[in-house]
Amino acid sequence: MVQRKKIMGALVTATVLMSLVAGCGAKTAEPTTASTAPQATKAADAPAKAGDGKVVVGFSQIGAESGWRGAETQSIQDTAKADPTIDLKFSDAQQKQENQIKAIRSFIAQKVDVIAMAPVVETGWEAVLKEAKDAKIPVILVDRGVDKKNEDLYTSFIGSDFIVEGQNAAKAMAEHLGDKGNIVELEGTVGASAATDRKKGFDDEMKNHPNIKIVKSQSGDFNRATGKQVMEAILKSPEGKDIQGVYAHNDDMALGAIQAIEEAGKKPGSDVKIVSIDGIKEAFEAVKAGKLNTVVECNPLLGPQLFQAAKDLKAGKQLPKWIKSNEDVFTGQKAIDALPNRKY
Ligand code: GZL
Repeated sequence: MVQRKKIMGALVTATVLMSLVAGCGAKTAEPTTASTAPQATKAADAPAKAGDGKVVVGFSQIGAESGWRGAETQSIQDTAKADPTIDLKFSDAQQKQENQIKAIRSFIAQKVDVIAMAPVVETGWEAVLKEAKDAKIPVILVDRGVDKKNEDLYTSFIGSDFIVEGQNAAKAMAEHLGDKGNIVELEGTVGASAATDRKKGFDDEMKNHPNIKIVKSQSGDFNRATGKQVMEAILKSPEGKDIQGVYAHNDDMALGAIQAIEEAGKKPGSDVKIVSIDGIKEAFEAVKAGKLNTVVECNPLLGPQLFQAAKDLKAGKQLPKWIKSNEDVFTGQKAIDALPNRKY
């Protein structure tokens, strides 16, 4: 009889131990994709693992519209993977604001420690940011901002000064044009803070260069194919007959425009000077090839700063309202010299 009791006791202990191990194993950060089927979203709404000491961060990414965006996603995922104290729940919105809002609601339902997001546009966030505030979950904005009137609904913005980037682009363009000529502006996604402020900074600086005219300004939505299509159409239009420069809000649109200019029988980088923003490797290679003139850097490697900020918040520390990226401007030989060390 005693023997049977001992065997039963051992079996019960083993069963309990097995369930604990399985529970721990389940703690790996399963990426949620809020834009997946509802049942997946329901599963993703399960509360985040409480009490395991990890910092649970829900990140709503815009999508994959540019090389820069891909580099940012890589930085965030690699940093989380390398840090055992971080549990990242990643959602790709495929460029749709409604998917970002769904993802944020899912993170709130999961009771994550911190919500982070790259808002595709500046407006339309008030309701969901209020829900996060009511749920006492801090929000960190990454690489793009929201309407100033919602400033009290997020804790910190990690990203660049787009107005300065626009100003630097304008100074470089004026230099390349000898302070006179007609230019085309390829704008980023309509309503995105990066596009609005890069345009503002550029236009502000251009007030100091009255002999440079922006003859056409149109959105290429921050992606290469659209940038090329827009540039092709402009080159065929009356305004496109006499263009000396192109200012692109990001490298992907600049690289699309370069293709369009070459197909129109002109030499990008000499007949038409090109200035763009981001600093992806392909843009540096285009400078080396003499097809692009100045790259204004915008740092996408924000993973380390994001997760340090999340840990600081969980530890009860205060964050600055704006954690600003340090960036440089690369023209000619300086870009060529920097190329071997570029990380994205
Ligand atoms: C800038 C970021 C912009 C990049 C583009 O912080 O929001 O979005 O400049 C990207 O390449 O699409």
